[in-house]
Amino acid sequence: MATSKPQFLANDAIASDVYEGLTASPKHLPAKLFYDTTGSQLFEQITELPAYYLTRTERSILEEHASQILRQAGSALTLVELGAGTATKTRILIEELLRQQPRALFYPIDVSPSALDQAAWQLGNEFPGLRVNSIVADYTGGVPALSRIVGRKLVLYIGSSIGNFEPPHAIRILRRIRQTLRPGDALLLGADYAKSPKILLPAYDDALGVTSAFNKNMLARLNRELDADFDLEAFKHVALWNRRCSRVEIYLESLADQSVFLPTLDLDVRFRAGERMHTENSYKYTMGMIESILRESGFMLEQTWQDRQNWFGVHLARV
Ligand code: AVJ
Repeated sequence: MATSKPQFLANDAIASDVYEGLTASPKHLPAKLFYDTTGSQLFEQITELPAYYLTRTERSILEEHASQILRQAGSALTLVELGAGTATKTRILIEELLRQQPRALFYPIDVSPSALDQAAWQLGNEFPGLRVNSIVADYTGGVPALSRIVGRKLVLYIGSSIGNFEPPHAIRILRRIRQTLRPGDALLLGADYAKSPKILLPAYDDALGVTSAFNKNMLARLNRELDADFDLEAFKHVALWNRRCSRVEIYLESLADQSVFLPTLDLDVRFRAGERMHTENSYKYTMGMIESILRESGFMLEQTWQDRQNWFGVHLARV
């Protein structure tokens, strides 16, 4: 049998993605590799940066409108959260939900068991009326188990996580989720709006260098897990606004001609000075883009809540 994909000895989960990305032209690495333990901690730090307006803006929208959002979603709700992580913003909705109904079920879904354990433990302690059933899964392929949940579901997809995916991929993800829902179920989608690069770029290239450290941790992770020898000082964090595609693009730019060896992949990679390796897209939506991805994935937009400056939107859509 002819096979084009090499087999790897170590850490197969990330090895084939890394091999594919580093041998491609132009080079790239997938954004999902950001989130090892160190990377998740760095992302938590990003969410507290003054320049990273996304988290606090979405939180303020949820705080101001939680009651209305939940009433609009329907009565006797079961909450599901895609990519829940530690579910910190979710507690705003949970707290309000438990004012509207005495008991609730919460299904956080995430690839990280440790983040889920933390969320389940904290929320279980804080809210006696809440039952937390964690699901360890990569929601991008759909979550078949969702179709077995009885009662009305509200699926939370907040934090602008959808922004990492190219719109056709975002539509496929939403469609797979939609297939596990029933009429009357709802989706709450949090997305960042397109705006001036004067506001966007500092959020992705902060003065404190936390985003740079977050980006370079991808290389540190390859050093740790694949025994690679990336020199973190020899790469520079770059953030660009691509207006045509309505996205912020993140790169690691090689500061010199250099080569890097990844013994576990039996791979020697050459970088030219100035060569950029793509690590992330962060799509910034217009209202038209939101309407279109929801429509194309089988949802109907019902209501939108946003902050005073129209920087961030929280959208309720119905099956
Ligand atoms: C977790 C995808 C919402 O795109 O704003 C933050 C990730 N990358 N700074 C985003 C991220 C660099 C973040 N999301």
